[in-house]
Amino acid sequence: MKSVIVALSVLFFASQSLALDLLQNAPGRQQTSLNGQWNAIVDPFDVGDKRKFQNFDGTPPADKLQEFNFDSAMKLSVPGDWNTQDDKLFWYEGSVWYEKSFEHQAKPGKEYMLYFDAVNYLASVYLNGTLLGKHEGGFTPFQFKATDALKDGKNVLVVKVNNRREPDFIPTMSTDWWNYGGITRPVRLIELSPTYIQDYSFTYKKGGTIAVSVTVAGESPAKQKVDIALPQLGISKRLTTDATGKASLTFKAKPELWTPESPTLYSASLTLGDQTLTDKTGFRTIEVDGDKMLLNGKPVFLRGIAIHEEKPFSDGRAWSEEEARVLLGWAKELGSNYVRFAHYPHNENMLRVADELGLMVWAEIPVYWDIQFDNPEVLAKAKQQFGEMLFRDKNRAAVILWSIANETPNTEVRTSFLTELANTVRTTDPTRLVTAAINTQTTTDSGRIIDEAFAGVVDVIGINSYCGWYYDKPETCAQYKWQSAYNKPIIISEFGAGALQGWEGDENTFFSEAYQLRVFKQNLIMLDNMPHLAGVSPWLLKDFRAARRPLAGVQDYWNRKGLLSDQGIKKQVWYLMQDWYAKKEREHQ
Ligand code: GCB
Repeated sequence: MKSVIVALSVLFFASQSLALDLLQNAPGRQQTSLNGQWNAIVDPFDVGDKRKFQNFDGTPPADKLQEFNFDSAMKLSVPGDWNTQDDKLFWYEGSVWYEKSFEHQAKPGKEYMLYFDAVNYLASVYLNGTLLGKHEGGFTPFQFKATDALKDGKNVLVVKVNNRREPDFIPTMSTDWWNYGGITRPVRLIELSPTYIQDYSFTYKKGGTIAVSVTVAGESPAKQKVDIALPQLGISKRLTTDATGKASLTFKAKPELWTPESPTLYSASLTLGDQTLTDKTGFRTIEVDGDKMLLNGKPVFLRGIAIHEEKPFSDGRAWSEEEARVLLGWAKELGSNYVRFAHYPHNENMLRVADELGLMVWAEIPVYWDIQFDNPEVLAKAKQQFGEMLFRDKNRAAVILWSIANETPNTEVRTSFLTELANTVRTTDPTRLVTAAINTQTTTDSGRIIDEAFAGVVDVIGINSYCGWYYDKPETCAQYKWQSAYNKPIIISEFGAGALQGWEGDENTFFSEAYQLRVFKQNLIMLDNMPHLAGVSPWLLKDFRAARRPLAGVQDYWNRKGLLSDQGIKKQVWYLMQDWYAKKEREHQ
């Protein structure tokens, strides 16, 4: 019986790869939060897989030894990474068993879905002893139907989380960010009617049309009537679903378009019977014309900043709305109209706050450095992670760029992997642009030529360039001549230099603020002269944890390339970028 359950859950997982049955707008649904203190057992040798837990299903263990006892175990906050909650777990990579009991009374006729905003990296979910399913991928949502396994009264939820790095994972063995493990984002028990609105999208098309589509799922999805309202536009329409539960509608409308200067969002509601879902969405177009990016038909220059999803004033994974407001508030203060969410899908609050504040978003999956490009299963995982990100964020006007890779090796197998991925992305979402951060160019005596094949595949070319830090003297950067074999917009998706905030040292001292300033000054001269330049996102807003950065007394396992220190203190280079963005804003008015 057990093997049947496992096989079924694997099947279920496989069918999840297109993420078609996820719930749209999880935060906006009727739900019970399962956030809070969870019991946790650290299990580096994966012994738990072979054990019966004392209170795994609410009954005492057959095994008198009771070595796995959640009641006496440590506590961890959910959402949250485990690394920053207990010093002993700072470096930990492996399995942790999480457990939470909760009370539940089923309402007659309701269905229940367990929804995880993200767990890094593998998750196995057991409810009252039943394996509901497994998920792979650390930064995207997943859900399992819980109705049949739920009981009235006390319920026991156990989640096995494992963040051990493996060669065929995305990301793979080496990353320049911390491998925070745990249930890093909220957990929700969502209540649904037997027939419910599963998905919807609002898309604005050039020339003034809005396309709405809705998917109804559950007991009887066919011939359902869904009422759509956009009150600020005076729109109120009734749609009837087809045999597969889908309905769509296109109508003329003249919304005020979403721009960074005026990020207008419209309230939308969708009603099916006694259930109403509400959301806010913006309308805009994004396209490329030669080497220009056009937002709502007008050229736009992207004044950006790259951001890791870390807490604003310390280390640790960020997940809350308050944290998103601080991080993105800083981006606004810097003069940005764009943010690069590196190097994985950030939490939903980041996207929703970006929508509200008027920050265009580069959203990314962790196809980072040298993953197994020759492995078809890895390609399937990349598509799955992309699909889950796109599904969640498709109604966010802020997202204009889907990034499918960062600094990948220039090989044929890599290019065919990423070409297929780019095609999948375009077919799934023709309303946004495909990009990637590329770092392989032909070097000449006077500079660089962007000529590699993959740059021909993307719509917007991202270039990571570390002139003055990893190579060349800073002054050389100002003399750099860039050329491109492609008449496409270029975003300098990264440039930068490390500095320990407050470090005494002159402009020849590596890791001093003065040296960082010197690198930026010279790079900004380079950027002022760069052909096809459509935007920049320096590396990066804030110092972040990185196991690859050991230098004692300077790095101490922090990547120091932030414009802000690990505690959010401004370095000198902040003010230089702020001035440059003010200048760019004037130039592009
Ligand atoms: C890069 C990577 C980024 C690193 C950065 C660095 O090119 O994309 O993840 O953190 O360089 O600091 O070296």
